Amino acid sequence: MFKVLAKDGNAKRGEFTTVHGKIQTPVFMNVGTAAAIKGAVAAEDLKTIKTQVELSNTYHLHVRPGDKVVKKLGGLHKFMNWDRPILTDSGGFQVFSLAGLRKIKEEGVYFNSHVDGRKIFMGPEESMQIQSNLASTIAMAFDECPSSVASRQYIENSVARTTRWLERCKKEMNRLNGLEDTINKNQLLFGINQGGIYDDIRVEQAKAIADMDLDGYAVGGLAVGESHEEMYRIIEKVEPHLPKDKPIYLMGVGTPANILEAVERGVDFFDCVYPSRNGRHGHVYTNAGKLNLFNAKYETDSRPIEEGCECPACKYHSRAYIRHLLKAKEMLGMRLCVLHNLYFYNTMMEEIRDAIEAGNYAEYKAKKLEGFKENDK
Ligand code: PRF
Ligand code: ZN
Repeated sequence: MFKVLAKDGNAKRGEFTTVHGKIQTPVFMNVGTAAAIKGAVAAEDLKTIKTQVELSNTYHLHVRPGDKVVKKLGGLHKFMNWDRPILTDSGGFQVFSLAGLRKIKEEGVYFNSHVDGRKIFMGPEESMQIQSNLASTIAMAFDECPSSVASRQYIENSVARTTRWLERCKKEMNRLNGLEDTINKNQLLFGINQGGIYDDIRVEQAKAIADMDLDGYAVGGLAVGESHEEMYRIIEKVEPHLPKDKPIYLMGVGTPANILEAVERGVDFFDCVYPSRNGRHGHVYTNAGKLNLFNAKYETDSRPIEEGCECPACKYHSRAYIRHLLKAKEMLGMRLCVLHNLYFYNTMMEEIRDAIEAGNYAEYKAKKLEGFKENDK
């Protein structure tokens, strides 16, 4: 259940209630693709860095260790020892971006595993069954995320199929939630809006899925090569047609600036690999923009990454020490950068929620964006 607690323009401060606890929105979900946040971050670390929701992938966990193995061990929450909400992405996006040769049919997608090349079939029913075995809090519908260079004709056909797949997902999820041996009988389902950069296709599909009474609505197929302006325009076009009492999730987005812009346009949920991926490469976020700790100027810099930051990296260590760890390829270097970056994102979301409640979101956003410019020039 989603409760809007406050609004500031189109920006919403909300609370999403699940069987694994309440999610305060806007929220940034921390990506742990294969049931682990890359960079040697354990579930117990996530509580220290203010993570509310962990995100894992159906495709990866199906291929290895196998969703049946995870089910035997009591589901993803027990497996990784994380008791707060988990969202699983459906596999659709990963099949299209990772798997080798693939064939898309009405029934689903035939593809080869990126681990051992074996043939796998995944359709809406299989995706729901896998996500039910994983027992995540929120399951995502099985969709196709078409390439940003796909033709209008291709997108039209693909979106129509994604909508038909959504109906099958809903039916299968209802069936699975009613089975005796299902671990999470309250598993929630979010539908996904697609349509490339075509406003009319997007709006038509948004209207069609808005009536399906899903637990939340994602905007997919963005941040795949289009400009930021196109992405913001699509959100503005689609948002008015999605149910007002359900959260909106912008999939795979993005930079801190992208998030600030999207919140202003009504988005409630986000996820992105940037903070963990950049952290592993020594790129760290601050209120004055992104720093590259490999830069020679940090060799003798005894300051923390960000003055006043309460994360486990900044509380105890200097830029110089973390730079040394990165250069020496010590795993701790990556780990500290990832912890800092996720803490930075999670803290920014907290500030966003406070600003919406205080009714000064526009002012907060402008100030934040101005600060980022210092190092991102
Ligand atoms: N669909 C799914 N997962 C996704 C996307 C999508 O379109 C995106 C697009 N940015 C990221 N993750 N299922
Ligand atoms: Zn920090």
